[in-house]
Amino acid sequence: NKSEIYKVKDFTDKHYAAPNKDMYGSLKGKNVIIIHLESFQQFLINKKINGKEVTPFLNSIYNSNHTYAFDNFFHQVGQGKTSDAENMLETSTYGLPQGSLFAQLGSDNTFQGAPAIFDQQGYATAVFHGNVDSFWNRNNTYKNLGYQYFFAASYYDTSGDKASGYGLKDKLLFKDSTKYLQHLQQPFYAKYITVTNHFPYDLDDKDQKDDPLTPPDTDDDAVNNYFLTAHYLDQSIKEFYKYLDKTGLSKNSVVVLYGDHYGLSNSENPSLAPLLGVKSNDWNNFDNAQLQRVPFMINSQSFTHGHVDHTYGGEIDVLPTLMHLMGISSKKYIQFGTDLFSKQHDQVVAFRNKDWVSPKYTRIGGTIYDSKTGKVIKPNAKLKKKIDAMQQQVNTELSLSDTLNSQNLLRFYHPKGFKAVNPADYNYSNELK
Ligand code: GP9
Ligand code: MN
Repeated sequence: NKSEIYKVKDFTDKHYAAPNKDMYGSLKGKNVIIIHLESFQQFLINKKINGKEVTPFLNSIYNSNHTYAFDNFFHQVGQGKTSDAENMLETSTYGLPQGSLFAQLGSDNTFQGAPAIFDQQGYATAVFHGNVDSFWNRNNTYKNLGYQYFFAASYYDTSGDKASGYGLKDKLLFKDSTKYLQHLQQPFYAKYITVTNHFPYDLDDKDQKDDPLTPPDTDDDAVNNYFLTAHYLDQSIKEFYKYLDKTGLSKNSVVVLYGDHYGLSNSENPSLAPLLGVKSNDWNNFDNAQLQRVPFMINSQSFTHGHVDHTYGGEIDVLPTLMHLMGISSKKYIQFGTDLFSKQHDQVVAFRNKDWVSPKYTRIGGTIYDSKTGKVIKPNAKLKKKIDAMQQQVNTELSLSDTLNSQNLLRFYHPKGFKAVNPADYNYSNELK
């Protein structure tokens, strides 16, 4: 019921982290380009296989002083996978405990998320994606999020070998979408959702010819091929950056790159382990949790002091972080994440199943680990109290997010000056009208 919204708002108000003054507004007015790196895990960064970097271009971004990169950043998705990552990034609320929020609630719910917030700052907003528009119910959800444009599969030639399992290959997505991107009014907020680095990591021979990588030879083909499609994804980003440089867009844009979730599952991790220099015989839940790190990088030529930041955080934290960089206050909105640059940032990262990681302690399946050493901790009474309080906070946060979304409570909440989205304003069809 309606009064629940105040409980939620009370929690997020108390949890709110004030912006870092040195960072606030540092990217004001810039175009925002979000690049969703499908199934891309942090361990790929700076990784060499058979003497060769897997993702040399992304490494150059990661290591650049134009980039703030986070190496303790975790995905937090549930069964909604890509769509859960999108939901967290766009709204700073969690996906659902079961299923996909986009699929279950995206057609009807009220959102107060990034597309509408940027739109109301005078931005054009668009998504570029090589799969059919109905996948994960995006065609409906994006209207409720307030996206002005959605350039899905029907906007591109996906015939023959131009597509693989989940749609247009990444190099073609970046290339063939420029004709739409160049017509967007600036400033814009544009999201690219890549697909080629997706299980089962199939890649045609001809797409491996460019600067070929010799894959590892573990007993698991998915593990081996994962490096090849990641290598291809890296090249596609490099080509897109060439375009951004050539057109001058790189000068007045910020590019945000993130991995949406794991590519290799817990059952595949023991095959992966030797490649990471870790022993696989006593592989456990803590080791699996370590591999839920995904890249999060904010890259802009206006940054000159960028570096690798070790703050713990996750997908839920992206929206307040980005808004503050753009000089947009997040205070009046209901958001569960906190600005990664804020001194008050909450470093406890909740997974969708209520497990969590933090700089000192990690709790997986009821077992408490030392986050630095991975050793199991048997807490004394004082520590137990502390861990219980952390667990309570995680439970509350997830359950309030679920209440908010499952009861569609944002329809009762009216942030001052925010204009409610009208989904009927949008039509993503490319048929001549
Ligand atoms: C498909 C793509 C994949 O359009 O975004 O989604 P996933 O299977 O990773 O959730
Ligand atoms: Mn995905």
